Amino acid sequence: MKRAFTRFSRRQFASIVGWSALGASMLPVGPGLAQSGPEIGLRDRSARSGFPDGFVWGTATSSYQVEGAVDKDGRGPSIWDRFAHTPGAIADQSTADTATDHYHLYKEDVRLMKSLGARAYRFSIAWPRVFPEGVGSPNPKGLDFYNRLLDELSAHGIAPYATLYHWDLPQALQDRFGGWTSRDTAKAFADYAAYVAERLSDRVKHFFTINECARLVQLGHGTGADAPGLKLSQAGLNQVRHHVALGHGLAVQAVRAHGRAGTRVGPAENAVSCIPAIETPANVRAAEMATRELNAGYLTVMMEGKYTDAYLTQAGRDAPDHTAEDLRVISSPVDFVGLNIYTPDHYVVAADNERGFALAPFPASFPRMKATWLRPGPETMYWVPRHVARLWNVKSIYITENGTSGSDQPAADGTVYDVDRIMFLRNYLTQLQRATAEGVPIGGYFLWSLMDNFEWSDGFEQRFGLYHVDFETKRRTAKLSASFYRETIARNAVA
Ligand code: GBH
Repeated sequence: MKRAFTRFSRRQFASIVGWSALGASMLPVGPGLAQSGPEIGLRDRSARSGFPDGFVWGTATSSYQVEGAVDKDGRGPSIWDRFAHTPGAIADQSTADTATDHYHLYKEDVRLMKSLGARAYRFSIAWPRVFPEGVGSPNPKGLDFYNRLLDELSAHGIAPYATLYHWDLPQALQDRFGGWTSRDTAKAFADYAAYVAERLSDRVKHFFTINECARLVQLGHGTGADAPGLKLSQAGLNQVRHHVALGHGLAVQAVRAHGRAGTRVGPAENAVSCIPAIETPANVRAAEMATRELNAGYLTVMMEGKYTDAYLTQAGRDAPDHTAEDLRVISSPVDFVGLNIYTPDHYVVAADNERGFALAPFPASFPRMKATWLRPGPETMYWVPRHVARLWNVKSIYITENGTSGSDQPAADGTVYDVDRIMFLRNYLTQLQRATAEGVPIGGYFLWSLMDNFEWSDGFEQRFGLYHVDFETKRRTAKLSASFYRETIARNAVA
């Protein structure tokens, strides 16, 4: 269905983008410039770059990365507290003990969201605030922080989207059960999810289960670069992956059983992204097959309720122990799929081999953003949601994260002119717009991140925020990209 759009006059357009106050002489065609050519571009902007009515624009953060206040009001320690305090674990030796102090400054942060015109906020709930020991007695003071936050959001007309697990596992569960190496942790996660859904679903209508299963599995338990810093065997890693998927499924069921009617739940995955190197029907099909195979232990098993043949064959004797009932739980129907989208993992070409696809190696010259893992490939924003919608007939998708870090040095006038971030966002959002215009069912977009925060093992060295944070004084300052995002939200079109 083609979406109706409004054509703006030059004056209307100027008023929308905020130039009207500057007077006509400040319009793009300045005095002394001949204006004999045809109107180009600006009048048609909303037609080319508009999003569906009601598209949800938001920003995202996670508890450990922003809250600080790690021992306030009865919060228990998490595996990330332990890990960050381990010498050598974090690039700049920092911890998130105080982070951005969002725990105390949340009212100011809600005002920052409001000033962007954002209508939604994706945050995560710290399990060790709610259950300091992971299981057992809840800590009402811990949940109260989220009650205060929800009230503040509601007072400003901002809809909450809550992630139940963004990697801050209660340390007690690591000590007691071995964390995700044990299915007991998956069960404990479900009990925690039930408790939270019961108490918050009067206001929270959208829950995400686990943020990026792959990273907590691979980096947390494979390379040891993330908490809990384990380096397991392949068999051990496959078992952790299974328990994490099981935790997702059990949490979906818990939210359904304990949330109010109409509470919606789904994952927030950083799917391995597969881009057709050249857009031909054969390559598109190959990229879809690659997406299915390369996410076999994550989205594919969640959506299909089985491990693919290739996954099991490749794992061989290291395949995870599991039951048919586990697979049924893991594939509990979800209401939407959340996708964190950053970088193209693979450019794919069709191939005459058993798998039907080949992965192109990255040339050394492929560009990178400040974080060296972040290769800019805006088209990943189009292809990943499209593959997910087509492979599994998914009817509702949210982009749960997208953004980039930058060097973000304030200029002499104090402004952070982060035009690299603006370039990145403009191009990714243009691809997002293509997706929505072609009918990929994407309901909203959460920019990572509202503000600079603790970037895991990179400490404070990678800044992803629209707002610059001085980590000494905790002062927030809008970067130029905040204006870009405000403009985009106001026009519901790529600015
Ligand atoms: C997300 O991960 C996280 O959800 C969020 O908390 C984080 O702050 C944000 O993105 C920015 O990074 O170091 O070479 O092993 C993004 C996807 C996948 C990016 C794993 C880093 C590790 C690359 N991440 N990847 S490497």
